[in-house]
Amino acid sequence: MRSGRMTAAVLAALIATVATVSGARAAGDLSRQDPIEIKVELGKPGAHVFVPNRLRFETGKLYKLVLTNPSNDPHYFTSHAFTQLIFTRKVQVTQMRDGKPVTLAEFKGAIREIEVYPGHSAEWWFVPVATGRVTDLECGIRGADGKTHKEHGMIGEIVIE
Ligand SMILES: [Cu+2]
Repeated sequence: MRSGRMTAAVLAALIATVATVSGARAAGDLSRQDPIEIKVELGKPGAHVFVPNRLRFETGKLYKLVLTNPSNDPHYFTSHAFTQLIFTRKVQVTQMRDGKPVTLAEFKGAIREIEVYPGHSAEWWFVPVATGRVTDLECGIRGADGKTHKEHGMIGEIVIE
């Protein structure tokens, strides 16, 4: 299953390379499009959940996934299968200052999971390169009750078409 996804991603990269070399209908730098913004809340007061818990993306488009934590606990956005289907351009942390968002840091390279602390947010900029449906989106943090947030229902599904 996993190697199948890897193969699809490698194949997509190869096709992109061949298209660039041949010069015919090259799509150019797909990571430099205007991003499509998608918002996901990690937790809400009194509940360990992703809102929404079903996400849908399309290959070849640039997304800015804004992960916001409006709850009182830290939360993870973890899906290893998802990270095998995308190219990450960057992860960005911003903060509002005088009503304007100011970028505090950018992270580049392969990202596997993101933790967002209460009252804060992070932006994951990526281009899906392979299709698939993954159901391993979860938050693995263990609370004071001994259960993980996943066990409380903090799980989700991601579809890339
Ligand atoms: Cu959590």
